[in-house]
Formats: sequence, structure tokens, C-alpha cells
Amino acid sequence: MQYADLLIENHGKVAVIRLNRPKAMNALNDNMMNELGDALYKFDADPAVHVIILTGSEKVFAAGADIAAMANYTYADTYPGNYIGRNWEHILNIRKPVIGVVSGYALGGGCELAMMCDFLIAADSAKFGQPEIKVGVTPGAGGTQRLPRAIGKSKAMDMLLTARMIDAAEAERTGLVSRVFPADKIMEEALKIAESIAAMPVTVAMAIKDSVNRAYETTLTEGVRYERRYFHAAFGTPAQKEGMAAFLEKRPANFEGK
Ligand code: CO8
Repeated sequence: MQYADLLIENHGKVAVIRLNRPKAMNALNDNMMNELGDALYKFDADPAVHVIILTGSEKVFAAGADIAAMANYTYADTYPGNYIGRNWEHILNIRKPVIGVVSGYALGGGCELAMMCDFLIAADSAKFGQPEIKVGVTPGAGGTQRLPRAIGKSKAMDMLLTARMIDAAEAERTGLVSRVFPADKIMEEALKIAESIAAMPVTVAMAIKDSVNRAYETTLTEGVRYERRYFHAAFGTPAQKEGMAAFLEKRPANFEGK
């Protein structure tokens, strides 16, 4: 796959998508968001791919939506025209696990895009922030909604209202990211994590992802009911037969093709 604003790498069952507009701090523009949707849908549909990594460069994940592109937009452009937003949420339709890997800045729309990944790992150089207030707008891709769910109301309000950035240590402490690694080891460690997931049965990984995401959209009782259906359905899969047989036979499970 060839893109103007993305770099693509294949590592066996793991596909890596790199945001790549180095001259503009990976600012997210319309073309990049179109390309990102295209790449994500292609990998989601590719049976050879089990896990997707979304990352940026060593210096920056993404410094937000492209301010130069939107500075002169009018309300007619944004709401009726739907110039910004129309292609931002393709990532939420992806059924395979998407790991966000953040080195350097993840700001504004960059932080929002990161939070749309299933979980985040960060380099110790990472900095997260929602500085939209400084450029006279609110967040528009979930910053006011996903950030409080991720780190709690007080921390989220603090970040959103003061525009202060948090570093990787604070991001890990508050639960925004699951693990932090030295910057020079981040991709190596990210690939190890992705490969460990890719070795699991993809059908179960997809069901777990769907169930966890359900937790944010429904009541506890309905969420558990939803999970129970997947649990029962797992008994119709080769993965359950292999996983349980391997346990009882005291051998490693082989989920290849399951
Ligand atoms: N948009 C466009 N260009 C950018 C952006 C951006 N968000 N961020 C950086 N750039 C450009 C700079 O203009 C500069 O370009 P040039 O070399 O041509 O002057 C180049 O990238 C390098 O940037 P700096 O010189 O500023 O680099 P520094 O290392 O000094 O600073 C920072 C790096 C801290 C990342 C700084 O660039 C910065 O603060 N950037 C803006 C961060 C920001 O305000 N982000 C929020 C934007 S608003 C937003 O994201 C709303 C999202 C809503 C989405 C809704 C979808 C539905």
C-alpha cells in the first residue's frame, strides 16, 4: 500500500501504520484521515493481519488537527459542509485490535485519535495534551468524553482547561497508557506486545475488543449479557477446542488458522 501521508510496514500478522507528515508535526489533515481509514479497513479485511499498530514518528504521534487547513473555515464549512469530522472515526469501525504507540507529542486531535485506539503504550518521551482551548476551540473528536473516562474528571478538566501537557509517567499513573518503555526500545516492545496478541485466536481477540467497547455504551447488566453471548459462542470455535485440549494435554496451544 502506498500513501502520501502514511508509511506502512508489515511484520507478519502485525501491520504498522505510521502517520507521516514530518514537516507539519503529523498534523491530521483531510487526506491523511482518508488514507488512514483506507489502510485500517484494508488491514481489518486482510485475514493475514491480526493486530494493527498505529504510531507516528520518534518526535510526534500527531500535533492535532491541521490548524493551517482549518484556520479559515466558517461554520458553514464545518457543520453543513462537514469538512472536518467526516472521516475521523473510521478507526472505531475496526474489529481487530488496534494498539496506539505514542512517542513525543499527542496533542489535540492527536490525543483524541490515540484515545480511539484499543490501548496505548508510550515512549518515555511521550507528551499528551488537549490544547484546543489555546487556539479558540473545544476538542471535537472525543477529548471531552474519552479523556475523563480514561483518567477521571479532575485530571481531565485540568488538562482541558489549562491546556497543560502530561508526560508519559503521569499518563501511565492515571491509566491513559498501559505501559511505558524507553524511547529507543518503544517499537521493539510494541511489536512484542502486538505479536503476543497476534499469537492468540483472532476470533476471541475480536470478541474481547467488542465486549470491552460495549462497556462504554451500555449498562453493566446488558454488557455482561453481551459478553455471555460471546462466551457461549466461543464453544463453537476451533480456538476453544484447541485451547482447552492443549491445557489438559499440558502442551502449548497452536491457534494457527483459528
Ligand atoms: N497544525 C498544523 N501545523 C502544525 C501543527 C498543527 N496542529 N502543529 C505543528 N505544526 C507545524 C508548525 O506550524 C510548524 O510549521 P512551519 O515549520 O511551517 O512553521 C511545524 O509543524 C513545526 O512545529 P513547531 O515549530 O511549532 O515545533 P515545536 O517543536 O516548536 O513545537 C508543538 C511542537 C508543541 C507540537 C507545537 O507545534 C504545537 O503546539 N502545535 C499545535 C498543537 C495544537 O494546538 N494542537 C491542537 C490543534 S486543534 C485540534 O487538534 C482540534 C481537533 C479536533 C478534531 C475534530 C475532528 C472531528
